[in-house]
Amino acid sequence: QAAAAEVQMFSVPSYACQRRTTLENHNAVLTDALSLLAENAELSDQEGRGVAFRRAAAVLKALPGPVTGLTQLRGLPCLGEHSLRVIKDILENGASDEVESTRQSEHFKALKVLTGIFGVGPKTAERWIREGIHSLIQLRESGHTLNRAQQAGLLHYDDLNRPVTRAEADAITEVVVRAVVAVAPGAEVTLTGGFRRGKLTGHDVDFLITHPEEGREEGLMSKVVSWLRSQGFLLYEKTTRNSYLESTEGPARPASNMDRFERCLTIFKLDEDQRPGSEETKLWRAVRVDLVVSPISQFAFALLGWTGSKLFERELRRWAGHEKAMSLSSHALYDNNQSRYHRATSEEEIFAHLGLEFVPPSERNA
Ligand code: 8DG
Ligand code: MN
Ligand code: MN
Repeated sequence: QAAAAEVQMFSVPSYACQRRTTLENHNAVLTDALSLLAENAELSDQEGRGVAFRRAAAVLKALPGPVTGLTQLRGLPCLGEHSLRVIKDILENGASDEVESTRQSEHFKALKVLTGIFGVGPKTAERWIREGIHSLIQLRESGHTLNRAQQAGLLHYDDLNRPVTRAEADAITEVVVRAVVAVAPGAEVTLTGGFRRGKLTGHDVDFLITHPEEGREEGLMSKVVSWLRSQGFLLYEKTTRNSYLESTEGPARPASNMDRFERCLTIFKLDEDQRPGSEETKLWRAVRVDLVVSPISQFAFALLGWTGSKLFERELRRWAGHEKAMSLSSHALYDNNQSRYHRATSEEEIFAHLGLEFVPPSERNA
């Protein structure tokens, strides 16, 4: 009984946006396993299952210490039967058969390799796998016509699958600032995404660009991109109107401003210092960079929306909808009860409108 009393019980709130999740993870073995199952579900068109595993992993990431026994998890939110079974297997046997067989499966490995190509999503990868294509060599030999993004993705495959370091992100920040200063003095550049949350590496580098005078951000993206192109910094670029999550018409999407809110997916050519004694002759590497331009009136929403993590964002919107009858996007916050938009000039104000304690970027690593 004395021993039982010493078992540390955990307690966390239900929504990831109510929790503080730093990069310090005391349960990495468990969360890696659940994340792998989440990834497999997402790659297999099972979004619901994917979210369930992501939520379970996020709960474990938020715990103040390592889980040693299932009893500690009693009463915790988001831990379904399936996730608990995986956790139990790992605690008792050191591994989960389901996780290990997924990891080893030819299908999962092929999905990983093919979706590792920039421009290739799960649907395309699945179609190719059904034709017997499991590797880059088989894809090259298949004679499939690839679109421009996929061609660039294949060409720079190794670089784009090598993590971007903080130092590389800083070097790219300098270039983006130079571009923005050159074409629009007064405009401002903010590093977003994982690096804003304090991550030491990332799969890309994300930037948000705005101008303190409303309207002066119009046309900014094409000027910035032209400058970067003319200076030889771009290996690939595609500018689109922002369509993610905002693709459905709704109150959280102020239609009048949509054309001002642009994103550009790029591949940068970044000069690299040659390692002493290295045989390598390539003096640069390719890096994925996302550029987003937002009008200053929407900046706080864009900043919150582009800082992530993806699960944290999803949970913020779920909280807004289910608990507050509001709809949150990276453009605006609409209050369905009051039938009006809430203004905000900082992330702090958005959390306050949502009735949430402010969570700084470094604690949004859910
Ligand atoms: P990583 O690159 O280090 O792997 O992690 P990350 O920086 O957290 O992931 P990310 O894939 O670069 O995404 C950063 C944030 O941007 C994330 O919260 C989701 C958000 N985001 C997209 N695409 C879009 C979009 O089209 N619109 C909006 N509003 N947000 C988006 O990734
Ligand atoms: Mn990123
Ligand atoms: Mn990104």
